[in-house]
Amino acid sequence: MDFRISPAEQDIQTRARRFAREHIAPHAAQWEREEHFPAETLRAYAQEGLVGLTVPKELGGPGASTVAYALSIMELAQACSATAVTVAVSSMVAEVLSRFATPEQHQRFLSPLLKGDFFAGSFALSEPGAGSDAASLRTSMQIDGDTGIINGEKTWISSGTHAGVFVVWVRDNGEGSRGISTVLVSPEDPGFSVGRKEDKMGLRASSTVSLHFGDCRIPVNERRLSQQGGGFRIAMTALDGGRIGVSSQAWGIAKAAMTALRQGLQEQRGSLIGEERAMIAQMETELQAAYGLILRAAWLKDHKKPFSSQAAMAKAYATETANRVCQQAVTLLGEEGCTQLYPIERLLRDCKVTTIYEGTSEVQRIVIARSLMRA
Ligand code: COS
Repeated sequence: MDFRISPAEQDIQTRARRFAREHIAPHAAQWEREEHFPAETLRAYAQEGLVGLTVPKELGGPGASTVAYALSIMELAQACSATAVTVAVSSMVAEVLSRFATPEQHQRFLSPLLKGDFFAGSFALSEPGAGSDAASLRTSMQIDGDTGIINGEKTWISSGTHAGVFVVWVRDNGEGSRGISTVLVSPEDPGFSVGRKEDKMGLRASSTVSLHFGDCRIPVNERRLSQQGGGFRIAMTALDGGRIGVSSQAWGIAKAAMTALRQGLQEQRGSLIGEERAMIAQMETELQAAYGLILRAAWLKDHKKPFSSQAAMAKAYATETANRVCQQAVTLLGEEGCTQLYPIERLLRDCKVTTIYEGTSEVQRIVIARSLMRA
């Protein structure tokens, strides 16, 4: 592996950093207090050509590498982790569309997502009874001529209040993982509605909702993304890439905590006692190890090599490291660390869910162990 970041990747990193520092970081605390979904800022970020970074140029995307994408999410997450997850999910949706959609679907759904005409895209897989065991999902689709009729409920859907396109997994071909198809749903489709907004411990400037499909009718031939029964593979493939995004988000949160910790310690007392030195050294070492795992997974994906297991390692390690780093940063700052004097209490609340969504740490370990046993 070449550890150098290319000039093109550096350029993306610099642009994301500049945007994040100028337009996002100054507002992050207020957005979270007011649970404000920063729609117009997300539009401006897309207009900079930074959403859907890995979508090839011939499809209207920036054609950047996954490494560049990971670096950009790290920058965003240092400024506002809620914005980072919204962009990461939209970018995952954009990549799914770029890989599996038809030219007509590109025009209708991908192009507006890349240009910021849609504020976001949503990935609708999880259900009240189907989280880690995604293959047990129950949302159904019946076919009536050219119409697909969807019934069911999705839960924990990021950006559902603002998305212009929903990638939805439905059961239309019997039981098990081979009974699942992927379709595209527009918020205007009859029978589609957005339900309860979750009242979350963190990431409060992102929207997380349930979706209801009550005889939701879609023109099925125009909206199929997979062959009948071919949807589960699309979900797994997308999540492999998505996990690089979540790892990068967690890394950015931890990096922001380290930055705030250093400033806080300098303001408080200027020096560390022995045990504190050991703690901070270990935190930084783990952060750098996580960085290596994330970029390695991204590099493998860019080089079209198997990366599922590496992405799972990066996700489990980076998200758990971020939680440890934020916890310990609060500990090192003492009671002040628990107040809004520093952003670390927010970062601690924001990072918990990164060990859960897009596959819990336990799921990542299943993926890693299965890959090991196959080797
Ligand atoms: N890429 C492509 N295809 C994959 C794949 C991957 N990474 N992983 C599995 N598949 C395919 C398998 O090859 C298999 O295909 P065939 O039916 O053609 O044989 C099919 O998918 C089923 O695979 P498997 O039997 O391994 O599926 P499981 O139901 O055992 O899945 C886990 C197990 C836990 C890995 C899966 O359910 C999972 O990732 N769950 C977490 C879901 C998640 O992240 N949810 C969060 C949603 S967003 S917040």
